[in-house]
Amino acid sequence: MGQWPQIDVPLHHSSVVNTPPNSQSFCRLTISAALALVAFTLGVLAPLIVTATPPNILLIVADDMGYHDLSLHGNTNFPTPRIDALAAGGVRFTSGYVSAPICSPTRAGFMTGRYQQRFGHESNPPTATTRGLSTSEVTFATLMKNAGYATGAVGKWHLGSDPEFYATARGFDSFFGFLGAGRSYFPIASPTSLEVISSNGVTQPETGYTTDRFGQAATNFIGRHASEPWFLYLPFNAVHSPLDPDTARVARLASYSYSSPDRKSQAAVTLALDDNVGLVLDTLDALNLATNTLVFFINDNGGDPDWPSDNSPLRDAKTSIYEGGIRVAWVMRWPAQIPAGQVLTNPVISLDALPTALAAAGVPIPTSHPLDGVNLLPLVTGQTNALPRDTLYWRTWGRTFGQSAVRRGDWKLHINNTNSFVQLFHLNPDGTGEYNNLATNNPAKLLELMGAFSQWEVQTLEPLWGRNVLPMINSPYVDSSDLGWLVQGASTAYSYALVKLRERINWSADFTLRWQMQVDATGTNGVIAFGSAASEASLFRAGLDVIAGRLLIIEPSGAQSVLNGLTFPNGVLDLEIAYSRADNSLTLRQGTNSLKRTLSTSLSAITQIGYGVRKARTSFGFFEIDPAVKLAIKKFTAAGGSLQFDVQLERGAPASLILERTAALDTPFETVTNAPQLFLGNKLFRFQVSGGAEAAAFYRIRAQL
Ligand SMILES: [Ca+2]
Repeated sequence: MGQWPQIDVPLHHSSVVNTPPNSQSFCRLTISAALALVAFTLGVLAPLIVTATPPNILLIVADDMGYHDLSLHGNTNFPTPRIDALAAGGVRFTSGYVSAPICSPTRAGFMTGRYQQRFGHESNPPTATTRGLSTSEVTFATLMKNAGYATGAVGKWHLGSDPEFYATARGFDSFFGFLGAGRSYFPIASPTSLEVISSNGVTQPETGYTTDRFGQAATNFIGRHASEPWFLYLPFNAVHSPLDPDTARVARLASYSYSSPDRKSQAAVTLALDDNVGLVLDTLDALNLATNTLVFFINDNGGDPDWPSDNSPLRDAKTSIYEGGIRVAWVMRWPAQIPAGQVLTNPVISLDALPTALAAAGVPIPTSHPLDGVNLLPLVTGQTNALPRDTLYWRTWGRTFGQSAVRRGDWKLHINNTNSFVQLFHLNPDGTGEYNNLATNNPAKLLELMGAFSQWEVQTLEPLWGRNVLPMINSPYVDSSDLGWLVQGASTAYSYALVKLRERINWSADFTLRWQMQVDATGTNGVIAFGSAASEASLFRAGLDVIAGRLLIIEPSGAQSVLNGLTFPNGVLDLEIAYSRADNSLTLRQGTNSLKRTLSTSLSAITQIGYGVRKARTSFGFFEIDPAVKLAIKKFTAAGGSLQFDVQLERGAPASLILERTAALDTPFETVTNAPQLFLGNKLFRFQVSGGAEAAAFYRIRAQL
């Protein structure tokens, strides 16, 4: 244990300690009406798995499929007979997860078998800068290639678009597909560099329907390599936006009924996916390869909440780490080894595909990059009923603004750092149960899972790039290390983040909200932004920026309106923001001072409110206890004869926090309390001391490791 730093907090100290950006007091939004602001475990290579001929490995990935949007999960209007048959021939997991609720991080997990937070790949790579799957990571393809497999990738890459990130630079012998997050399923007149379909770097003509093209390209790959072991990674972009059904498949759904035309279109997009899964499986049959091919079918994240998708009965959707964002269709088939017709409830995760494939192929687990996934073969072949792992972890958007979750057994901890709350759920077998917060009545389980999470999180990096925020600002990414992550900003003095609302709101009527925020001596602090996540391009609808005593309304076009003459009594901006749907205007008021601007984009159906702070803001201090642990005092107040200390553990294992007191700095400290009276959220603890002679005392807080 390191030497204790001197952390003396005299009682009379009453100056404001700046609170961090995730404190509600820092940027308080009060919206009228009911809006709440929102082991490495080496898969033991089972002897019976060793086969004379190494199996082929086929990893099929779907995109943004709603949990309920396939007949495999009981939807009678979304027929997926080929996927259903695949599952019937092997095993379906009812608690199958992915390691992220959005596209690219999930793919990074697939490709490495490791929690992508280990290498900072926690958001989709920005398009304006060079970002992609860390070249220091060893990929699934490289491991298979080194074992003598032919390796191919077909479909949506989304792991970086610069040459060093191209699939053929990451262990694949061949790649046919596009590099970005999504594209039209139909030919594009002038595809961008992220949309264009290339084959080993050579641009391909725009023709046909992409899902069919990828199915055919997969078939071609398998045909070319039928006489040798191969690994094919087949990430379809179906059923991701846009909503591009082809007419023939829409016609095949004539006998089904849908709640909306868009739902029918989405069913048709899904049917195309199912058809092409079937095409690939038929190819395996035709080439007599099916028996010795290990097939995975895994969807990459939950259905988009702004899309005609259905994640029922799960809570929430894509981008969330409630079950609706991360519990997905998850299937394995290997007729030579895995008994058919199994439905297993063991929690599994996308990270398991890599170690399972390595075990099947008899390839050693790499020691340089320990895997987080485990070999599933002993489970699915009936050698064991349990996996050598009992806990799964999720985090999205980093430590400061992030949401995190832990599942152990049927318990699930959910942490929201933005709003400083935690929830503890007991999941039902069908994944429901996430509306019944049991944290208050189960403190021991709460602390157990928080402890597990902290031990996991210390192994992770902060995201190397931010979430796709404020895309209208075209500027270099900046290091906003005081926020703990990299976000896009207008200059090195800015940092922004959009924070998704806990529950979607549909502002079908006018709204008024009050914005209170501390500003610095120049009347400067940060932004508030309104967004909608229908697509990245529409994410940002309007923003308000406070700078040098002025308030700017900024629109995606770059148009600005300025409200001058703001006042900041006691260093706090207190502003009313009113939106009128009638004329699509924002009105800002402070006293008699007001500004009205008619917006070019509607603020209805807003799903996100974000805020940010200036990098140059005065920061509250961290103090080092030990290299593995940092603490920060978030707030220190004294009122009415009582004291309150809010203490945040920034990283490291949970510590026993001890509040100590002394009457004079040259005399020993005595313990006041070693049990925080109130636990507020992820690593945020509150000490409250009432009465007594505190006025004459100095205080410090120690962490007992
Ligand atoms: Ca996706």
